[in-house]
Amino acid sequence: MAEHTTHVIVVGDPGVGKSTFLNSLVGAATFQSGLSAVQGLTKELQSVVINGTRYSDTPGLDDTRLKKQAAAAIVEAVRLGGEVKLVFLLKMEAGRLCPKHLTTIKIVLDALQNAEIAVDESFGVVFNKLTPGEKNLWTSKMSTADAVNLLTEEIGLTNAKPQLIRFLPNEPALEDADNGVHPERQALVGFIDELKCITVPPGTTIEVDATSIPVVQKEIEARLTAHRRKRDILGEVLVGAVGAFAGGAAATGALLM
Ligand SMILES: Nc1nc2c(ncn2[C@@H]2O[C@H](COP(=O)(O)OP(=O)(O)O)[C@@H](O)[C@H]2O)c(=O)[nH]1
Ligand SMILES: [Mg+2]
Repeated sequence: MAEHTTHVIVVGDPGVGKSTFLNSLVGAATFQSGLSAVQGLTKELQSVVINGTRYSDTPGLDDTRLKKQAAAAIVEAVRLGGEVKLVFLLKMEAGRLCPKHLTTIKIVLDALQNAEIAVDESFGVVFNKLTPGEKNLWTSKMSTADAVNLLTEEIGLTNAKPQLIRFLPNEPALEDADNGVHPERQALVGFIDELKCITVPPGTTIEVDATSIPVVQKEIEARLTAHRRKRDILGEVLVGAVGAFAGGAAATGALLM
């Protein structure tokens, strides 16, 4: 039955590597990926079914004039429904969480929860194209549980938390590539296999209001600034601050690579 179809939905801003990620999952150049000077190559929803699994490539809600279109693409992907494996793909900025990316995560998860879809701990977050220093900061200098809690806290999520979080290094082989496939393809397939599903009845309509994006982003920016200021005042290194702000509660099932 259609509603039992596994449906991998990847959300993220242009250029973070969504299409490459999806091509790596399916093992073929199905989603157009590569360099784009002006805007992402994926302007609208691209959704395909391969071997009984649906894969949807959706733009992030970045601050360009395309955000209405991006919102519509995400709404459309959710409307297709299924046993949804939801993945947010994002980059870092000098090791820091970027408000623009966190805004997309918050808006999409809030919209699902507002539509009575239980998100719980059933989504994944993949940081892509990390520098060695960024990867080291987030994997060696803090525990997975702390990274998950910090992310959850800074996004401002309630009743939702990433199940899996991954930190992928920048892959020189993919630099400027067109329709490249990730050298760690099997690890990405394993990540998706392990990800729990969110049950979304086909026809579910979520409300993603493009005009709320700047408001949500301002809230997230304010929270990040306040946390950083607090850390500076305390004179703590990041690793110490993580425990203080995130409560240090254990996150089950989260993995690093
Ligand atoms: N250096 C590097 N480039 C990557 C990586 N992942 C994707 N890319 C490249 O980034 C560009 C944009 O990727 P694409 O998948 O089209 O991004 P999308 O806009 O999010 O779909 C392409 O040239 C990819 O080859 C990575 O891990 N490292
Ligand atoms: Mg793309």
